[in-house]
Amino acid sequence: MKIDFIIKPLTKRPAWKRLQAHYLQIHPLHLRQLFADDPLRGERFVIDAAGIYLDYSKNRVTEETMGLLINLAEECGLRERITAMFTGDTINVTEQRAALHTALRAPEGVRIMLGGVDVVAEVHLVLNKMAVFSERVRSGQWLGYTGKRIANIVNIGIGGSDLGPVMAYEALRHYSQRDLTFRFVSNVDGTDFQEATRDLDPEETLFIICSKTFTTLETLTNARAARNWCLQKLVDKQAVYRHFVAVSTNAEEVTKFGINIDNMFGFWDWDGGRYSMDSAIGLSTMIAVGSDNFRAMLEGFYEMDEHFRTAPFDRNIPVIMGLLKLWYNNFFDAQSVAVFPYNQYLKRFPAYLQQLTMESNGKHITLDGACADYQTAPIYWGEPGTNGQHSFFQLLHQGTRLIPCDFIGFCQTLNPLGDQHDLLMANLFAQTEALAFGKTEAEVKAEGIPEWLVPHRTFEGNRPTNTLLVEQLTPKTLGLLVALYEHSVFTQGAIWNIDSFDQWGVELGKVLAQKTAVELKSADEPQLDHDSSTNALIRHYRRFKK
Ligand code: G6Q
Repeated sequence: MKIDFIIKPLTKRPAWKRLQAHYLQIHPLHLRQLFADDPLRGERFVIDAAGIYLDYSKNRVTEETMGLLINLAEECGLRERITAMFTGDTINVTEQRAALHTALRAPEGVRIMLGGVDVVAEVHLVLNKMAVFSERVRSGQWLGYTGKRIANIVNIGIGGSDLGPVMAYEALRHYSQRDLTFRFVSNVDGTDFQEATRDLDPEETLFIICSKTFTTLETLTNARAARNWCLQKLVDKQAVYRHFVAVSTNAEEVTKFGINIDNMFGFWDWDGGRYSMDSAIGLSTMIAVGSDNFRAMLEGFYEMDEHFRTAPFDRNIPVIMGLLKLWYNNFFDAQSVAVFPYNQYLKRFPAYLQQLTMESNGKHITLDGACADYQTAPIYWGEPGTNGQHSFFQLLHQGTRLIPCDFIGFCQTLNPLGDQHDLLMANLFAQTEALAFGKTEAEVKAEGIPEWLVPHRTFEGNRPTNTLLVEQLTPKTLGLLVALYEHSVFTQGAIWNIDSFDQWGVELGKVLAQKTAVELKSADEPQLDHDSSTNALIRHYRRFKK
């Protein structure tokens, strides 16, 4: 299907205008009132689908709001965009590529053709190769150069080649093979590599060099450091064959580095970095949890893909979540979104979402090259509950900003310990209740609080939240959650009419850093032609560096 990207500007659309007028009616309404008017609100503003229970009743919306938001999505051609994504249209317009990450989790037998090739069949060939390799490492058949069993796996990558793998490893740690140690090195700051390897033995260590391009400065620098570290002990260059594997699309550079091409796991240009944790980029995940668990994670992704692709918009979790975020972002002028997983295993989930959401939708040029006259991606941030409650939640409850939040909780814990899971979940429910309903002046006074203290003890409430409840954190439910956010990002990008799959914004700094690196390293005083601030900073650094 061909999509016509030259479309009516978003803010000129009838649905947008209707939402602007509607906002004026909704803004003064309090959630206390909305709940009082409709005793069943907490059961009606709910979607229970694909293994996820989404309660969005504590949002500042009515049925009319939801209808208008869905009209906007329809007017913006979201349905057609979804079809275009799933069928491999060139929706990554600025890079002239498809964005076919949904093919990574399509079950064997499903056919998705791109350029005359069935990409699903290719995906499964790689998955099978990963499974064989993972099993060899997990069972101890894959030996290091000196014949020792591999005990440590170090993933070297950055951005999309790091955030997904580390998040998934932490999330699925419960399911991991505990006699294997996993480390993740991303930063070009040598500290990252040194601290990750200081207690490891090269004879027992396997490096996975994860880089789609195999040209990324940080990753290649760390990969070379790893090779030196390895060869300092193992000496023979042949050892690299046993201690290094690659995940990449660039066979030539992988070979040049000295990695045996048989130990390269491929993926495709239609799979962007931040959408790749379920491709071979997830090799460390598969080694940690085994291929069955990895495939269960893919099932979760696929189930959410199918839900997103087929469910009507008013019953579609990623669509509803995307639209709600857009409602606050574009009509309430909310600047950020907070995500709180009440689960310690999901401690890296907010960091993962930061890349997914902000690298995808942090853009101000539309698909037809115009400058957007509306806000796009809000700032995403978060922490696991309950820790955040004891630091920044003060601002959520009584600050001057409106920050819509997602609370994610699980009905069953993986680590039962007395009544701790009930305490954890009690906190989740209490926070969303407090944020929505607050505490009125009258309620505070009725407690006998002195008059002067009453304003400080009053909670305005009316702070919107979504609550996502999942039965248990498993590989499958992790896949469901990640795909849910991927598609919610896509929903928003489609309405904002931007390319959610490019990342030109990271280029300029990279190019400038190359030039500056030469100036910092030069033995002679370099001729500097930056601005006066940058010139002075470079001179200061050179003066004090040893
Ligand atoms: C993600 C981005 C970016 C990328 C890294 C690493 O969508 O494209 O974060 O993943 O820059 O790139 P390589 O995998 O090519 O090293």
